[in-house]
Amino acid sequence: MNTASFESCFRSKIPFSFGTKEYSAYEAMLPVLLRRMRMPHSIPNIVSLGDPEQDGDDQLADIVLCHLHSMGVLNYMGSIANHHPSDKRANFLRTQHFLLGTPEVLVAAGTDGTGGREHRALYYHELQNQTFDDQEWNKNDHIDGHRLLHQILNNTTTSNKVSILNTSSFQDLSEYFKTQDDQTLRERIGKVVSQGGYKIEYGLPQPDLTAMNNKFNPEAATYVTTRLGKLNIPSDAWGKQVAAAAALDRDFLKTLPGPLGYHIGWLADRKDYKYYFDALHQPFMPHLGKEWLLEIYMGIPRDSKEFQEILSQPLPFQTFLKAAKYPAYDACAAIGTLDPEILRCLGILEPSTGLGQVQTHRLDKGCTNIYVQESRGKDTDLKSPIFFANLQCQLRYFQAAVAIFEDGRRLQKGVKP
Ligand SMILES: [Ca+2]
Repeated sequence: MNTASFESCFRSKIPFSFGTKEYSAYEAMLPVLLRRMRMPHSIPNIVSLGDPEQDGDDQLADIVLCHLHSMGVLNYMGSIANHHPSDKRANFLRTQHFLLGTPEVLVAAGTDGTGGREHRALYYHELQNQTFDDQEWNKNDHIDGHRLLHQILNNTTTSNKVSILNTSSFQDLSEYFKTQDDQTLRERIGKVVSQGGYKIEYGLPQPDLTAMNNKFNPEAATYVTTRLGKLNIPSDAWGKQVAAAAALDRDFLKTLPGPLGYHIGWLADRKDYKYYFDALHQPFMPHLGKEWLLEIYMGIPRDSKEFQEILSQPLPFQTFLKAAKYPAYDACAAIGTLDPEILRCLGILEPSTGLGQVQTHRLDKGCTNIYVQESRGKDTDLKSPIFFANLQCQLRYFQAAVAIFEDGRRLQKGVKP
């Protein structure tokens, strides 16, 4: 495809009207996309690992990647669902890819994510809609996650590396890494982006075990983080505070039509009730109590007077829901897989920095301890290079895009695609 056809194809897919600020945000990516068409192997390859439905926004992360894939911004090669029952989570992903018109994005079922430690029933918000299990697009068996990683990474040319997005347990990556020599990993992996966190010990990154995705299988998180550090493969951890600083207003849930939009809203209400109830009655981890709810979900800075006031009063669910934000943890990390040049065009990254250039970022925009970390470096107090307002806008635009997919609209009307 020549640059003129690419541009007209790209413009035709922008899911907003010409002249709107949303349209302009997409348009801003064009110079980079057109420039990179002149270079070989210039579309970034992405593979993701997530646990859709266990929490709310692995689904959003997957939507962001499918959308950018269909726009030609990246090449979304595959997606691995882990955590028991990973086959049902994979069916969910295949359904989503079908509805988004990107069935070519391969889906695999991964490990249980906890090394066999976790045995629990599904939560009341989790995989409750399984009507899609027996649909035509879910008839074939899945390949397993290890095989998909092998198929994607071991068949990639060294000049066209793959970026990996991890928004759940590190177990699948750990098992795959253990079967590969240093040279293969170094030559095939461009970077690893995870939702979670690092701490720096003796100048080397170690997983922050208060981050859920590290805690599911701490040995696996430690193995992957240490090996990436030793091999000097770039890796960025997007912390929960980034999602809190760029949290979406819950109103966006009401503006997402189509079956996927409806499902995201349905899931959010139930999941938020669980988080609210658990935080007040039985915190999943000691630090996930009422303070966490106020800071991360309601966006109230810990050092404010309001924080202390609300903390000392009863918090009814309706009051919580009215003030609650939607921190899109995994979707923020998904945007972090984009190359710095695109992030700069979108106004998310400062013009003069790249995530690969700055080492550890301690971000300070009204919240404390906000980190985006890059594995090679020391724990320094650099100013944030991330513009949260723009990250938030972009998340909204990419999520809103779900509404325009024709297959989704047809399905909603009950017409067989
Ligand atoms: Ca997740």
